[in-house]
Amino acid sequence: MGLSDDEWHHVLGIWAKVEPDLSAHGQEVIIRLFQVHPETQERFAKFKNLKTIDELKSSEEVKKHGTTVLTALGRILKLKNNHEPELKPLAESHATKHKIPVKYLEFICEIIVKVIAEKHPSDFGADSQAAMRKALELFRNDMASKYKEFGFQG
Ligand code: 6CQ
Repeated sequence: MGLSDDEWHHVLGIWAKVEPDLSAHGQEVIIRLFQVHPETQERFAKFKNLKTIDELKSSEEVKKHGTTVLTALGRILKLKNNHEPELKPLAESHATKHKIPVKYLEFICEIIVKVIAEKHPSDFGADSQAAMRKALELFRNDMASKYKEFGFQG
């Protein structure tokens, strides 16, 4: 189910506030993901050895990956309901190469909402949060169906 114009307006409005500092938002998302769901850290060969929060915080690689993940997500969000061309290669790599369960996508989406809410308390009200959750649910559902096309049950 797609989002209304109004819902997309909310999603892209808050994204415009996130975008000037993707690396800090992404770094926070990654660190939080690893803290709350340590099993996700095992999926990153590069990060497995970073044991403490301080190590994670001072890693340039974590910042770089933070930018990578949120840049890709931003591109997808900006395509609104027509994200298929951008989503397909991402689904393929995460299904066949990285083998990332849909559950982990749920984890990261939830954390993305929380991190944005903490960093932008006055710009991310209930309507915007609901719209962002809906956009991320659309993203996950479409990732999950593409996963199946690539033979990964997720
Ligand atoms: C991803 C996720 C995070 C940070 C960076 C990427 C938090 O070092 C490497 O080569 C990494 C290979 C890789 C792995 C192990 C990778 C590449 N991802 C993972 C694992 Fe993804 N990713 C996720 C997204 C959901 C919002 C988006 C947009 C995205 C983008 N990825 C994971 C993972 C494990 C728990 C999750 C939940 C996840 C989600 N990821 C990678 C990308 C992009 C653009 C890339 C590089 C290109 C590619 O497709 O391999």
